Amino acid sequence: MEKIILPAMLLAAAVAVAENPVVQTCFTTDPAPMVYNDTLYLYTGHDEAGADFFWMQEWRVYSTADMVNWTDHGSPLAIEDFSWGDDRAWAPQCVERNGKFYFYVPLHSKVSGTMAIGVAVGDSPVGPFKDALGKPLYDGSWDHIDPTVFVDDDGRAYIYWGNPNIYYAELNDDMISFKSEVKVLEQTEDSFGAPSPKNRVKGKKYKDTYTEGPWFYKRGDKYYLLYAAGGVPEHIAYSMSDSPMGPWKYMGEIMPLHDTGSFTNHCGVADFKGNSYFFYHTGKLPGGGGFARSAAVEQFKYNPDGTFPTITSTEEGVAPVGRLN
Ligand code: FUB
Repeated sequence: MEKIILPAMLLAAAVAVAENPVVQTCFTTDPAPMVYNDTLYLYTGHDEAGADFFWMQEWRVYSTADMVNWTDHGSPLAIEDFSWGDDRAWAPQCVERNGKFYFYVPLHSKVSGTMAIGVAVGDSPVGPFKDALGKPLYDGSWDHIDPTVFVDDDGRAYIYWGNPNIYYAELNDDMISFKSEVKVLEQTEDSFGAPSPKNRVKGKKYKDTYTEGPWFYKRGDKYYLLYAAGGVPEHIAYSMSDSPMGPWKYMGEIMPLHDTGSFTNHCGVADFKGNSYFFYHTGKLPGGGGFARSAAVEQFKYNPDGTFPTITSTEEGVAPVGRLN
């Protein structure tokens, strides 16, 4: 029988490639995508191998032009860049405004002894970044984690954060101070699946419960607030609104509980080169787990009415988009 020898390139193309987790050289948590100038940047935390809690020291940045080839930009921001912080480099988000890049992060504050929101600023999406204030943007409670910021079409910017309460405010144009009072959002069964934590009845089964990790953005004329829900283990759910500060309407689950190998989940969403992408994290990198999480991504299509389909994790991840130069 004639032996067919496949050229190596063809062979590689015939074998399914596991693109998830996105980064396979270290743990990368709490992924936050940002699209800027035809490139998708991914901001992450960094779980340390062998950790027994989220003792995290730095944030990392990766970029891609085609969703499968990633450039590692290292760690342009770390706990040591905040003189007032000492640990827990948790879920970040970076946004651009007028050519400046604002890197919002939660970290443990030496000032209050609890968690705080900090903001660093840089001239490029990959840094270097510098603490913009030399003090926390907002401090004083374990609630203060997971900031998410969105600059609206009219130039007004908003920030949400919190676990298990949701805090929100409008930011000034400088992006490093508040224009409005910081408020705690009153959660209801209608808006987030359950009342605010202080009003929840112990043992009562609610539709859902907001936990942490909000991701706030607008698409078309609808505002979205995605979040980790259900306590631990976490799934991802979302609410929608016609205006940036609510009222919100609970819309259901996006990523249900399934075997992700991690009891937390944390999402970020971006449209890039005509596709929609849902980032989250799993414990699926070899050696991974609840305190060793890694960013993963799935492509999805919004339903015609702007609602989300159900998304589950895959090993394959996403197909390339565009061509790598
Ligand atoms: O990564 C530390 C914390 O775990 C994040 O702030 C939460 O969203 C959860 O993913």
